Amino acid sequence: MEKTFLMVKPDGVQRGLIGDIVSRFEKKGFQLVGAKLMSISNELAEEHYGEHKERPFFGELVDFITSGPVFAMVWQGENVISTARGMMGATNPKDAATGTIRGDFGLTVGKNIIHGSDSPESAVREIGLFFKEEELVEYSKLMNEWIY
Ligand code: DAT
Ligand code: MG
Repeated sequence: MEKTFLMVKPDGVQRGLIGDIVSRFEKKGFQLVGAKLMSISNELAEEHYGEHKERPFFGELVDFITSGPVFAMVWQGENVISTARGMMGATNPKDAATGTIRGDFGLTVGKNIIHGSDSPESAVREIGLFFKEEELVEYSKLMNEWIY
């Protein structure tokens, strides 16, 4: 089953949005297989956002993501990578549709509440960066019979 890496960023944690965000993915029918509240080191932040190294906002991005705890998660389900991206909304909350996480909760691109892997390759890479294999839990959920 497809897996993705999702993370409530420091602004979402501080604003008390963890529960609402987790709830949206649960209600959609996805299955949580890993989660932890953690701090991100500068090293991990630079690695995670490596693709943006040359962008003018890179320093700001690293400072922001290391500015407080994040809630890192791995979710599983059919098409979870692209469906979760859709549920997050556009990168800039001003362009994100109402009903999406960024559309409902955010105002500015620098504090856009949630991260989600954008492809199967980045999902594998990011899950590996944030979670050890033994931190992911394989279990069957009875609810799945009513979803699939
Ligand atoms: P996404 O998080 O939707 O995958 P991205 O990978 O292009 O977006 O960028 C990573 C993060 O960098 C994004 O969530 C917020 C920040 N960011 C992107 N574009 C920005 C910009 N023009 N100014 C400031 N921060 C930006
Ligand atoms: Mg991205």
